[in-house]
Amino acid sequence: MRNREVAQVFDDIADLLEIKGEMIYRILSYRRAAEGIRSLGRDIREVWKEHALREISGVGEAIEAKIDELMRTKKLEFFEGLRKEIPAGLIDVLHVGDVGPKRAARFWRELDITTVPALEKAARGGRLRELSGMGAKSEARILQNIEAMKRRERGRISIGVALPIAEQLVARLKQLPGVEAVEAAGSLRRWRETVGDLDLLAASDAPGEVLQAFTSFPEVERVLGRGETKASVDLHSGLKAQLWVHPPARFGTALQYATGSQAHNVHLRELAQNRGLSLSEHGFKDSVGREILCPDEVKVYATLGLPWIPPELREDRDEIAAAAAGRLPRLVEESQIRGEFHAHTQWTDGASTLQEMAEAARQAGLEYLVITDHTQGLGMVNGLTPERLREQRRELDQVQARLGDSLRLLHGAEVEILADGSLDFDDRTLASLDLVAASIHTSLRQPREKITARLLAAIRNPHVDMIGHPTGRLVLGREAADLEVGPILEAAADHGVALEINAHPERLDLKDVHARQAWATGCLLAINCDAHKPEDFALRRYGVGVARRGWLPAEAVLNTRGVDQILTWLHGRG
Ligand code: DGT
Ligand code: CA
Ligand code: ZN
Repeated sequence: MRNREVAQVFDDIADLLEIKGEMIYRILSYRRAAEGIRSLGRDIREVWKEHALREISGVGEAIEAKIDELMRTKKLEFFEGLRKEIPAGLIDVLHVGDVGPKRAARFWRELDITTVPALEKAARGGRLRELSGMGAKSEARILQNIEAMKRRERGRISIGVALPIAEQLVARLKQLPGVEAVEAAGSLRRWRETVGDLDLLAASDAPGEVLQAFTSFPEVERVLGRGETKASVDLHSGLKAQLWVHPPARFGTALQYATGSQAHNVHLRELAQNRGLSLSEHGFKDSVGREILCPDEVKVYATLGLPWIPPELREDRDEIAAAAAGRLPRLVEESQIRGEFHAHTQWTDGASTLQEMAEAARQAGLEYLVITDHTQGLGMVNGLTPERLREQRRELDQVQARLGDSLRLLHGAEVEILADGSLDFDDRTLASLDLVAASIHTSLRQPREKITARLLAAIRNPHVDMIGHPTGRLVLGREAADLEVGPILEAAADHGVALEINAHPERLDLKDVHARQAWATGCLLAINCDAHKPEDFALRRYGVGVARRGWLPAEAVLNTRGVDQILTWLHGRG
């Protein structure tokens, strides 16, 4: 057994004793031993062989005997006995941040909680706050920590969680003295929908100080490793992060390398070799070992005879050939987005009033907003009947009158595509709407033929202008419906029906490759926030990330058009 494992046994013993309510001095003696073993500069197995265990700080006679037993038998009777007395799941419970042994013991005794799922359920049900010394705040913190724990187990984290965390770290790093540039590279910079870990990069000539500051950031839970130019940490949020510090003169190759993807990098290195160069994260070298340093990425690509390639394209999906041929697309940008086609209000499952949503859209800089609440078939969210839809229209007209020219409101609906492919409103009601978006929310697991036919029927319905989150997938939660994508894209192109890229980071549906295929097939796309509250308009950037990963230029994206063009488009569709 290694130092770390032996120390863990003593920490676990201390935890179990604490749950049992043992005397504090006994608990502390195990903790001190664990600490001594952890900070021991050499292999504990050798110390054991030399019979010198007692020289380790915190190790007395009793603990010496226990280490000896562990070394000989790889087990510890005493520890096994303790584990039998206490439900196994409690150890996990006490390792949830903000719980610890005292609270774990109380949750066990007072609420009969012995597992993390049970703890989560109790926290969600508001039962923890009923204990003395607990409140709504500590309950919420425990829930957050359980979320973080689950993310760690799952391995990959949604970009919607990772990006704000990365931005905070980048902002902190930028404030450090001697730091000239900071970027979050890796899959995050490429706007992949999930990230495995954060790859942060700083340009500085004083790596030691930057790394020292980084490893003491409050977001850092533990330092996994630290070298001269690189540190690796676990964050409280459940993410892992690494920071590389490179000299400013070499920042371009470093950033290019760390941005990846690996496949793109491999391909670039081949290009370099064809030119008699070798390419590494530190720079180029020619055949006689002379270095070419690149302070920025433009120079990296230029050295290979290429224009700079946007990170979103760097997946080795022909971007290098396109760059070489001067055929890179001019990718859509968030600043080009002028309107929103998908928003909910308190009329159904939105959190805000129509007025509030309109106000938020205006403040987000949009020129137009289409209100698209759910329809009657979606009973659980109080979907609109034709009658309530007409009432909503009256409210919308009033809000429009108050807004004047500052924002154009359009009346739409997110109409349910029923299980047989028909729509949830009669033709007259559909015809009364400015825009009809059709979506599938139920019976997503129909067999391939059936669900494909169902979506095709909706696309062919002359009232339908747009399809919401076309495949129904959830990024970390649910598989897409079993659809034949090709025929659906062809039908959408034929009928001029736009396809949504739902910007919510849980959905991102259509996904990048389908968005690219859709535009190549002749479909228009719409980047929609599916806003249920004012803050949701800020989710747009994730949808833009998908669109860019899908090689889309502004012309492919309906919301880059102004309101008059949109009205013309809708009019032309009848
Ligand atoms: P992730 O973290 O799984 O979401 O994906 P990435 O793309 O961030 O990959 P990661 O974190 O393993 O490595 C960061 C970047 O470092 C990666 O995008 C490209 C570069 N890289 C890593 N390993 C290699 C390698 O073996 N060869 C080359 N050329 N580049 C590599
Ligand atoms: Ca990464
Ligand atoms: Zn919606």
